[in-house]
Amino acid sequence: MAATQITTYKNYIGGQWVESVTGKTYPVHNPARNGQVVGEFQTSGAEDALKAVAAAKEGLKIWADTPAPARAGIIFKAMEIMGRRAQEIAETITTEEGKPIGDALGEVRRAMNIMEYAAGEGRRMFGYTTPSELPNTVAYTIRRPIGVVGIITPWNFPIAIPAWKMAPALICGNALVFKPASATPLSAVKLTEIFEEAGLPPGVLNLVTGPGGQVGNALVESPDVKGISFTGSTEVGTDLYAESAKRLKKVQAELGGKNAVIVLSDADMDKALGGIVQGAFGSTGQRCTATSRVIVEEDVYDQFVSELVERTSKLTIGDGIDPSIDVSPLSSKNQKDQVLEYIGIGTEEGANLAFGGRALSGGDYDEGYYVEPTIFTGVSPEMRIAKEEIFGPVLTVFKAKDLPEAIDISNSVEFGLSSSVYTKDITKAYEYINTVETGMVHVNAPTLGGEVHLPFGGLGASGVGAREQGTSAVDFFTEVITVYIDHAAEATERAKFI
Ligand code: UN1
Repeated sequence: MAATQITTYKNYIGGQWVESVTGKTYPVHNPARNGQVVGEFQTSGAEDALKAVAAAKEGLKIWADTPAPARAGIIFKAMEIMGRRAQEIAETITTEEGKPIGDALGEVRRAMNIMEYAAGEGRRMFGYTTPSELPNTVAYTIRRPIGVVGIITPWNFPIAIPAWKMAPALICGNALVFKPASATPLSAVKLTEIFEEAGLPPGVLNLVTGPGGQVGNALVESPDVKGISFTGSTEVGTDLYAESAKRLKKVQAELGGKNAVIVLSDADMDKALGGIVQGAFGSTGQRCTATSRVIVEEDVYDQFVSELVERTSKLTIGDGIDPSIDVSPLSSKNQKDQVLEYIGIGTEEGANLAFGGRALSGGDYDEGYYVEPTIFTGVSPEMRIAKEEIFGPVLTVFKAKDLPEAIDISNSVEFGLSSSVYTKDITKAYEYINTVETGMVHVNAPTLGGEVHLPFGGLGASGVGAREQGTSAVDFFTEVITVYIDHAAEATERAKFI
């Protein structure tokens, strides 16, 4: 029997698909079918990253001078190609990252939305004019690209996160070096192919796959890279921010979360339970906006917990390529080990394991990294499972006597990404909105996600730098230049005005 053909994918530098200088490649496996190799990818090193930076410097010369509405034309085209390839791209996401196919299709749609929005910004690259204090003088601002920008992205949204960094960066005229997570390079290859087909000039987008330690560091250290947009762990992001600060690079870092939902006693229980189960166990809890804490007002606590366990027990678990699956495997052995370790820690800390807690085995489960959706009750704020990001299908449940105590618990972590309250009481909802310490606040809705035309990001350990998406993305990916023009025919007495 012929062995299955395994494709080796290349880097994309200066408009060419090329092998890495290291000459090494590495395999990526399907997290639901460990025997299935998704492809072989370049194990690039610092030298590859620097070649990509040099190519980007060339690309920048053309791209920065291309009018923003013309750049928009290419981004719109990329959106159309993405639409044509939506099913294939979604299957790629599921095959290399593991998320259910419905979520993967949603991710592709979201990437298309951001392309549409960013392209529209091409006709709104606004500066402003204001009267000068001097006669015969015009004062105004314009926006210029930052220059060469590093795009460093995680595995959990291998299409949407790169797209929501790249599309705004491109419309603003920057040239990019894209370093995707090592675990999900095929999605990155396909996204790059889409921009290539859409007609981006050579060098404007360069893809370098491989370990963050080498490629990411080279981008941070290169004086030719003027900005970095990063999404990933708080630990890596903190180092990246510190190293970039030494070089005065512009940084946008979107980091972890420990998002809490508060359920007040007047809440619509059905709505709250639906949002919480989706928030905690959708995408197997592997998203920075996942719900990892629920704080329940004491008079509805027992009823809430029993209905939460009941709903969670109905979730179907399996390979996400099957559209009927609710919870798919974790994306890697590391992820699985980390989640199981935290489940062990929670038990040792004295939390009550109310549901799940085990790795699944037997049959198809032996081929993937499956852990049951897990619920801990009786959790107190000082426990590690209450404070640290687990990034998996583990939900911690707390009891609070009233809204102020619930808000204190919600605010007791270092993270501050997203949060939600379920209540019908508008006064309490506003009290919550005005005191909860997160960058995104929801009322009667899950902690998840965000719309592409609104800012996305968090406080504290959840991130630093300008918000992603919305108009703040344009603020991040441009430098504002202030222009003064003296159009008087002759010299005027300036000094007295200054
Ligand atoms: C979402 O939850 O819909 O890494 C987006 C993450 C976030 C993006 C989440 N930066 O999970």
